[in-house]
Amino acid sequence: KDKHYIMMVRARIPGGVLKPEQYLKFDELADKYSEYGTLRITTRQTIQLHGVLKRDLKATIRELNEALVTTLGGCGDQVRNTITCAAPGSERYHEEIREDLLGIVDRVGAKTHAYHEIWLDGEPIQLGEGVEEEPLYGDVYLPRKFKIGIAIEGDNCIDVYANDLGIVAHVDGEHVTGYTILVGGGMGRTATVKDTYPRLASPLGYVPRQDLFDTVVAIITVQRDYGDRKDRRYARMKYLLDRRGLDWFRAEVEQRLGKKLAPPRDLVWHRAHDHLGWHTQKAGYSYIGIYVQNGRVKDTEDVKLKSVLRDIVASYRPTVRLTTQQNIILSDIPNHLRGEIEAKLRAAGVKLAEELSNVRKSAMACVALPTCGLATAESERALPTILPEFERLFAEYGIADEHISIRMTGCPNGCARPYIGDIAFVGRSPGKYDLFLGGDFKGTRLNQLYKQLVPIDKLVEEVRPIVAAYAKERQPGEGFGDFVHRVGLDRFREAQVAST
Ligand code: SRM
Ligand code: SF4
Repeated sequence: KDKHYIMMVRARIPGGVLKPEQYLKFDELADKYSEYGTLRITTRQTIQLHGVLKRDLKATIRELNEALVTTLGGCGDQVRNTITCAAPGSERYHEEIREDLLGIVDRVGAKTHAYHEIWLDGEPIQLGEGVEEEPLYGDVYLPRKFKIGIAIEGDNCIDVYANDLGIVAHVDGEHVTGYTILVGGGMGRTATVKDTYPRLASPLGYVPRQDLFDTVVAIITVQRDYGDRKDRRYARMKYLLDRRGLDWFRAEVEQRLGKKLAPPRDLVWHRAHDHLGWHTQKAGYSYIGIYVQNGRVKDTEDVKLKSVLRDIVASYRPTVRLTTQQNIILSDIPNHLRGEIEAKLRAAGVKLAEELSNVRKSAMACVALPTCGLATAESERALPTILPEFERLFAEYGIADEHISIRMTGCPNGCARPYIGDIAFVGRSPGKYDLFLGGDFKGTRLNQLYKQLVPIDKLVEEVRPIVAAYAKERQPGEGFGDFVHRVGLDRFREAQVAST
C-alpha cells in the first residue's frame, strides 16, 4: 500500500451526541475500511477513522452520510466541530443549550455539498459537483480554522478558553439567562517561530439568549474580513485580536450587530469534570462515563473495549456521547440495566472509573505517530508507558488523590490542549519533549516552558523535585499547577543549577 493514499476521515458531530445506530455505523466502518480497525474519539468530541484507503473514501463518507453523519466541517478553513459539555442533563437549560448549539451549527455551517475538507497528500480533492453560494463564507472561506465551544458556567470540562469563540451559558437553575462571550483562544504555536503562541480567549461581552446567533455571526465575519490571509501561521483570530486590540474588535462586532454588548459576567469555575462513572440522569435513568485511553476505541488482548461497546450499544440502544476529554458516555439507561451493563464491561476487561487513578482519568495525548504527518515525536503511543511512572510518583508523595492534569502532544500544534495542563510534554524531536508546568486543572491559565528537549525517560526525574516541594509546602486545597504558579519556576531552575 502506498502511504500517501491512506487517509483520515473525521466526522462532524455537534456536541458529540450520536444515536446508537450512528455509533454502530462508525464501528462497522472501522472494521470495513480503516486499516487499524479502530475508532478514535477526538479532543473535539468527534470520531476519526484512520488509514482509510483512497479507493474506499467515497464509500466511507457515503455510508456515514446515510447514517446522517456528515464529515463536512470536520476539517478546513471554516467552523469546526462545535463542542459542549457531553454530560446529559434533565433541566430545561440543558435542552436550551443543545438547541442553541444546533442553531449555531446551522447558521455557521458550510452549505456546500462539495467536500472541500477531504485532503489527499496535502492537496484538496473534490468529491461533489456544483459548489453553491456560501452565505457566510463566500468563495474564500475563513482565513483559518475557527473553533467554537459552549460551556456551562461552573464546569470548564471542555476547555472553553482554548476556542476562537468561547460561549459560557449562565443559568438560573431552570433556564439559560444569557451567555458570556470569549474571543481569541487557541493553542497552536510553532516552536521555532517566537511570535506564535497559545492564547486564552478574552471576555468580550454578555448577550441575552436571543442575540447569540447574530453575535456569533458578527464575530466570525470580523475574522473573515480582517484575519490574516497572507501567512497561515498568523491567521487564527487570536492574532487579529492582539494586533488590533479587544476594544477595536468589540467595536467591529457591535457595529455589525447594530447594538452595544453588555459587559461580560465574572466567571467562576468550580471544576473541570470528567463525567466518568455512573450518574443519575433523570428519574429512573442513569448514564455512565467510560474511560477510553487517549480516545482509541479498540480491542486488545486484555481489553475488548470496541466489542463490548458495540454489544452494549446494539443491545440497550443508549444515546452515545463523546467527551472533549476523549471519553465516551452512554446515556438514557434504565436503572435496572446498570448491573448488567457493568458486568459486561468488567467481563471485557474495561476498568470502571473508581478503579482508575485521578491522573489517568484526566490525562490526554494527541494522535501523533504513526498517522499524523506533523508529528515529530510519539504521543498517543507513548503516554501509556509514562503514566504508570507518574502514578507511582504521585503515590510515593501521597498526592494521588489530587487532580493533576497531564497532557502530551507530538508537536507544538497543541491538539491535546497541552498549554493549559498542570503538566505538559510537547514533542520537539524524536524522543524529546519540551516540559511545560503551571497551568491549572480548570483550564483557566496558560502554563510556562520549564525545560526544552527533555528525553522521554527523564520526564519523571525532571518533575520529581517539584512534586516533592508541592507535597510538602502546598496550601490547603491548592492544586499542583497553582502551587507552581505561586512559587514560580525559577526556584526550581535555580535549585537545579545549585545542585550541579
Ligand atoms: Fe489538531 C492539525 C489531530 C484537536 C490544533 N490536528 C491536526 C492534524 C489534522 C494534522 C494535519 O493537519 O495534518 C491532526 C491529525 C492527526 C491524525 O493522524 O489523526 C490533528 N487535532 C487532532 C485531534 C484528532 C487530536 C486528538 O488527539 O484528539 C483533534 C481533532 C479535533 C476534532 O475532532 O476536530 C485535534 N487540534 C486540536 C486542538 C484542540 C481543540 O480544538 O480543542 C487544537 C488546539 C486548539 C487550536 O486549534 O488552537 C489543534 N491541529 C491543531 C493545529 C494548530 C493550529 C494553529 O492555530 O496553529 C494543527 C495544524 C494546522 O492547523 O496547521 C492541527
Ligand atoms: Fe499531530 Fe501535532 Fe496535533 Fe499531535 S499536536 S495530532 S502531533 S498536529
